[in-house]
Amino acid sequence: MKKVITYGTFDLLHYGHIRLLERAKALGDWLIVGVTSEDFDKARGKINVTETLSERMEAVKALGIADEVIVEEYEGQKIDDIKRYGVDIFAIGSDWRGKFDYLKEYCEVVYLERTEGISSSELRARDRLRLGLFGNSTNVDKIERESGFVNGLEISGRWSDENEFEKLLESSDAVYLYARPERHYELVKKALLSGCHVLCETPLALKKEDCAELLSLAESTHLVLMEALKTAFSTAYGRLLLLLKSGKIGEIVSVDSSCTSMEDFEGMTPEELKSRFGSIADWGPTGMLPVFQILGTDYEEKRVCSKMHPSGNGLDLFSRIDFIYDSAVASVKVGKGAKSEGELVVSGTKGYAYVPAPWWKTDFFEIRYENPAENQRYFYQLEGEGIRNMLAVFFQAAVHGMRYQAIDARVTEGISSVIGDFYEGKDLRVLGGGK
Ligand code: C2G
Repeated sequence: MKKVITYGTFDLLHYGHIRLLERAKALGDWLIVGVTSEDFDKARGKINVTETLSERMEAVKALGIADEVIVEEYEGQKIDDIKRYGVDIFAIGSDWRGKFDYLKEYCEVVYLERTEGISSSELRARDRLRLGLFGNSTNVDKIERESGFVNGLEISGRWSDENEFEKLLESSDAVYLYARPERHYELVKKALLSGCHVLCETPLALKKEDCAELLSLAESTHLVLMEALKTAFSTAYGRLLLLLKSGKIGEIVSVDSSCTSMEDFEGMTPEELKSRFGSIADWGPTGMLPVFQILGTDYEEKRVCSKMHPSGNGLDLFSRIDFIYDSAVASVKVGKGAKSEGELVVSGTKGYAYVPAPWWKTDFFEIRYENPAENQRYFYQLEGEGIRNMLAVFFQAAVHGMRYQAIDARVTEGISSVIGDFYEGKDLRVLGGGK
């Protein structure tokens, strides 16, 4: 019996795929089809896949052309499969010509002509989302750049003047918002009320109640409202949370995160200083994200210690936020006028998780134990600091109604209320004088 194998994502199955599978089957007596897993696709840079692995596998099975459908999960698996299944022919579309010649050592390699005029990318791009960008910052530049990797996501323009916000809303289906935190609530509300999906920089608002109101407004208007906290969308960070929840380091006793980036405030005029973000506004949400996602938001005590800029305009050069829970503690260090090691350490009763600097855009972490021989290292692909993945998730949610909550409402509300309190001077101790 002649065995043939082929691989693909088979997203939004179309006649190009079907013709390929028919011709592959005709090359032998038994056809094995490898369907790529979500992780494997992400690792090879395919972030726009619309359907889940099981949907894609079901669609391939339903055609009745394949005799066996398997999952392709890792780089190099093709060699393993060819040996394991005793494959005679490896078949693939001509867009891959030459790329799989290395398999000739194990079996015959056949490139089949690709069908012109149809592709999954084109089908996906039929669903468009016009994203208007609001704000003036390198964050906006990054969003603009990364949006180019998401099929169907079009930038409708870039604005930074609030007087032109209406214009932005008129020409967009969705808005990315970068503004001072105190402006978020109003702008998000305006956008939702004009029927736009919103991707808003964090914090969403400065009060728990305002966050809750915005989230419920989004729900009742069937719009997507997402907090643009890119770290929450990084694969390594997401996997770390899952490992911790599964008890890998025992009971968690502390979460310590630190995020700093120096900004030169010297020589700035009071006006310029006013337009700058302090440490808590800039880094607080990222720093608090793992604390609230791991320990929850029901802390019993909170204290913020800040070193302020001498100008007296409330800009914190450095802050430490401490939380005390019933059975754990947490500490978040943020700095724009002070430097520290940007690492994340989660300590547990059996071991600890260590994420090296800069932990908020990492592709790696380690689980460490008393006996170093038991340590485990984990590596994941990180594209565009997590922003690419965040935009893909936002797009899927807005266009296909896919529900994927990377950050739950309580975390969003928790972050907002800590920052709101800081602005009001609540639970705040100013170090070395100053205001
Ligand atoms: N295909 C085709 N004609 C099209 C579109 C796709 O013949 N118009 C073929 C591709 O060449 C491939 C198969 O259909 O052989 C599946 O295509 P995709 O789902 O796009 O998967 P791809 O990224 O090509 O995955 O490691 C190799 C991958 O697993 C192949």
